[in-house]
Amino acid sequence: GAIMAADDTAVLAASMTTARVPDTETFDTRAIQELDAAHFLHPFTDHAALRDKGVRVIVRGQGVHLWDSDGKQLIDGMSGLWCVNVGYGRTSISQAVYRQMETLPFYNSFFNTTNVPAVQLAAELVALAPPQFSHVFFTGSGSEANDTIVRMVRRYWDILGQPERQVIISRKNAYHGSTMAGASLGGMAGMHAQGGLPIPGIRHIEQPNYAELGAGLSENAFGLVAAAWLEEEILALGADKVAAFIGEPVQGAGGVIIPPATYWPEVQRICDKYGILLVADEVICGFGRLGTWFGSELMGMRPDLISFAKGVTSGYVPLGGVLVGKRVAHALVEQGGDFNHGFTYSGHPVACAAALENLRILKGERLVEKVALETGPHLKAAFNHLATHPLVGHAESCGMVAGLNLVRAKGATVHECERFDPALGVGMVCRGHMFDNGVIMRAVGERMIVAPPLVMTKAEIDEMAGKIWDCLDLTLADLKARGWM
Ligand code: PXG
Repeated sequence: GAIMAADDTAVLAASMTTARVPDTETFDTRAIQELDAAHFLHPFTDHAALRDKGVRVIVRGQGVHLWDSDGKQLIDGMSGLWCVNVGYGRTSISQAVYRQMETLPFYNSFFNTTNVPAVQLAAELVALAPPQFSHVFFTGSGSEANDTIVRMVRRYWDILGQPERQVIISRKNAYHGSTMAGASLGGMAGMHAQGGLPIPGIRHIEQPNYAELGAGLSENAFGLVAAAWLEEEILALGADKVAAFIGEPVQGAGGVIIPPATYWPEVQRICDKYGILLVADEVICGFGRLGTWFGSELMGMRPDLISFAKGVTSGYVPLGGVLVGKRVAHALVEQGGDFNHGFTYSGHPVACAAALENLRILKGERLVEKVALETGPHLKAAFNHLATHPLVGHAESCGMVAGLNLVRAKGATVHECERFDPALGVGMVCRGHMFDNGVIMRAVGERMIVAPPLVMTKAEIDEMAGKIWDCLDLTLADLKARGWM
């Protein structure tokens, strides 16, 4: 195009001739890397550093495996980005998408119109959701779903004649997306520092992170303490100012933080006591990740609203949305008149067709039950074994998410381990060894995490865990060579 520098044209031509078929033998990695560095701004990326290292080019996926442009095979411990729940290479999804594109690639759902896949998907989602849900609002992503929630809960209290109920309470270290409202709901200090966030009317309390904040308490006692921080915040603000509390059932991007069993039931009790809406951000936990269709079911939450995305289509095409409980739906539908909110792609027929086929696979292959009864327990056993590695302080899992902490020295309890200086970036060193040796794992500080596709078999979990152990050995040797241990 016009904005491309002239000297890129030859590079582009080279990449096109070799890249048309993403074949691992003939792919011109260098050309793609150059074009990438010249033109592609990546999410959450230091571009000068990326250009120096050279970006990795992923070209193909099948099952739980990926291949890069050098032909290297990787086991994907992260389901793409917490989303490819049914694994790569599902022909029935690509066929459903193709058929829908041939029939009706797009039509809007604004002006007295609808489309068949969107209606069918709304009904299907309500059938899968806990009984208090009746309606769905579709978006294109999880961030848009959470933006929708901010507008919807404030609209709800307007309709009820309590417009002063504006404040939404969230948690530090939460991740709720990258749009203005999503990043504001999120509790990432590094995000708030860029762009004048949070927006007004968002408050953050401490997270139920036992390893960080629970020293001297049992896990269950700490869960009640962490829930009480919500009540303190409500009382400090005045309950008549508080619209909603939002949280991920299990925090994902924050480092797979699994709350004590006592936490969510107590949060639910507090929300009920003050009439505050409870919102579950199920963008990661939804669609079987924890061995239940929605993480709130496992955690003893009875949310009024659920945001979802990712696993609803297994990431094959973008789709998100908000499941709306009867309490809010009644106000919106029966009393509210127009809700002045919506996206061009709300109820996109192609995305909805992909979701319908994805849900059919999840049900047909009983993947949610498998996570609960077979693969989730197997992953837990594998991480319990990894916890015996000298570099690992403790490890936890829940369904198909798991995390372990890298420590300088083990301790008798999670609170007595000797930790690394966060400035060293030990997690990133470990992540590098993982990738170099064919396993994709996320690093959040010194916490190493996985969220594998729900189709990962026990044998593949063993393959992944074996590689993780070997890479922990390599990391340990590397850290010693650097003089960090
Ligand atoms: N809520 C939660 C709980 C999420 O995990 C979003 C909302 C936003 O969804 P969209 O579709 O707008 O990205 C997410 C996204 C990471 C990472 O580093 C996690 C996410 C996104 C990007 C990176 O683990 N989760």
